Amino acid sequence: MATSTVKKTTRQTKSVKSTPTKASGFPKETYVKWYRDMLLMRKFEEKCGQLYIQQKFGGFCHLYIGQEALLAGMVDAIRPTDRVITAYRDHAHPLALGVHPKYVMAELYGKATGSSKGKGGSMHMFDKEHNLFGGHGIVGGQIPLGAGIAFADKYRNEDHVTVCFFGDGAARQGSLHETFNMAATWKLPVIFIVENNNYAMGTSIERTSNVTDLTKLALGYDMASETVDGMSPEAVSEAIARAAERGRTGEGPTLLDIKTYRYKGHSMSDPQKYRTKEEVAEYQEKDPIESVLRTIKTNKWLTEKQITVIQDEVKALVEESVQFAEESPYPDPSELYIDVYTQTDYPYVKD
Ligand SMILES: Cc1ncc(C[n+]2csc(CCOP(=O)(O)OP(=O)(O)O)c2C)c(N)n1
Ligand SMILES: [Mg+2]
Repeated sequence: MATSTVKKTTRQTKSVKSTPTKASGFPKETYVKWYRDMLLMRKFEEKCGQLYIQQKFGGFCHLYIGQEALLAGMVDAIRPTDRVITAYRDHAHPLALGVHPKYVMAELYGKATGSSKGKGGSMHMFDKEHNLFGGHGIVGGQIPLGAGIAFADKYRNEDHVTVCFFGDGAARQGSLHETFNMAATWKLPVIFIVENNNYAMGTSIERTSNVTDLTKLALGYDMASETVDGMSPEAVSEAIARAAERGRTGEGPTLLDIKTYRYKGHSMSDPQKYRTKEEVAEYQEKDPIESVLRTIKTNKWLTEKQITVIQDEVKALVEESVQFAEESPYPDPSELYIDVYTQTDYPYVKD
């Protein structure tokens, strides 16, 4: 059998069309919130990685580390009543939306107190109160679902926008095209966001398609689209705010190709032979948490002591979450048949 060699590809960072930003236009409070939010996402997930290695919980574990600016920027640009739906790399989304991290950690542990009552695990975080519609393990499965949520809101004359995240790999699913066509035809209030980390497991964008500029996927549907620097919460926030405005004013959907990077492997068992250490380091140099902290320090918005207080608070929250998850009970076996179908007397075969 022929052996194939994996071509290491160096990402063409130069091709990033930077969205015009007015970085200085964001107030001190926004930068401080971004720092705290992103630090929580990062520290929470570093802990997740450690706990997974210690076999404290099982299943899959896909970390968002490196991609945090997308969520920090999004929260600023949308309203709490707007809807969010995403893929399986979903631990940070609930945290960004304000779900207490202890419910996310308990879900990872499969405990009854978890955000999906311990029945979803790492890939299926849901939170009704914060309008988080999952956490989906089928690559691209949430793309039509996101448009469906937006359709429901439009049908009911609700003033909400749906933010639908998916990966660059998911962008190659056929259902994306049917969804884009319907969303554009019906001018649905949905923002399609490609969390473009350049890889689908070990396969780079360049190896997937002749078309590497994903904004072109919107052209066939006459849909607005933008390329965005995903290492910059400022650029992300501005682009999502523009897209939300389009959705709310009846202009319809937007596709945002947000260029980001995951510092860790695809999941916890990834030898990462498809990329170089230099490529990872190149992105780590543009780390959004570090750059936001630099802006805070340069402007003397926080003292060293105040920064330490934030770091300590985040650390304490993560520790509290682990303790909560450890001490919580597993779901009762009777829960197996609850929350599966809305029909309460569904005829399960139980013996
Ligand atoms: C329909 C389907 N096909 C294949 C898989 C296996 N799979 C899981 S993750 C993944 C890569 C997806 O990459 P991308 O959409 O870029 O998201 P990322 O992991 O980079 O966030 C694949 C192929 C799956 N879960 N679902
Ligand atoms: Mg990807």
